[in-house]
Amino acid sequence: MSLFNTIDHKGLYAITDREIAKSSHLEIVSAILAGGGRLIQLREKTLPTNDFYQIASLSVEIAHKRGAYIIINDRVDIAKMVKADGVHLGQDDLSPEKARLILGQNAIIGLSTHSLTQALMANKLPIDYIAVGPVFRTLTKPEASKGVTDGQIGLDLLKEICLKVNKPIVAIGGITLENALSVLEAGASAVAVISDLVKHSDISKRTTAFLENLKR
Ligand code: TZP
Ligand code: MG
Repeated sequence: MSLFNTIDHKGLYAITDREIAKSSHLEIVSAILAGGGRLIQLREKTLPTNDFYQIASLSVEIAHKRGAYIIINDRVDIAKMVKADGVHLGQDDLSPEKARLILGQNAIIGLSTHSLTQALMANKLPIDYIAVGPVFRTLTKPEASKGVTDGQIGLDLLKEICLKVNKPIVAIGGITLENALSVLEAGASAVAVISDLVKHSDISKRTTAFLENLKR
């Protein structure tokens, strides 16, 4: 079984975003944990490295106290230093093979893909899950839609990808409380959500609402 399937994520993979949330990573992480979320990705694109390192380190500390998991976006170095549970890589980041060498066999490594071709290639890599998106159009990362027919993968192609790969699929992009269950029903193991979690004034309540909606 994939390492990803051994963790108790309950179908929800929450991702932090300071700009959309208008609050800090630590506030977002604490709220998600309080709401029952157990798998959290820290996504930070602009902070100075040392600031992000400190935040990541504290996030791992508070998450691990609750039996929750922290995945670091992009930064294999920071994931290693703070003993995070894993790293999430994009197509242009350090290769999964190199990340695996650095982080070891027990790290959870995920890779973003945007097509069936990329997902099939990812299926052969030493990774634990394949992220597929944008499943629906999203304002959070408009550039993710470039090169994707109609600007979104859609549920039919997501279903096809889930059938053709044997690693867990994390669906991302435009996922809301209302459409989240349909994404799991298409075969995804988890939904990765930014805006519909963190834009809410009560992130903790929204997290709990997602977890309730994802129960199958
Ligand atoms: N990768 C593909 S779509 C996306 C990323 C990071 C943004 C997801 O954000 P939201 O707000 O849940 O649509
Ligand atoms: Mg990246």
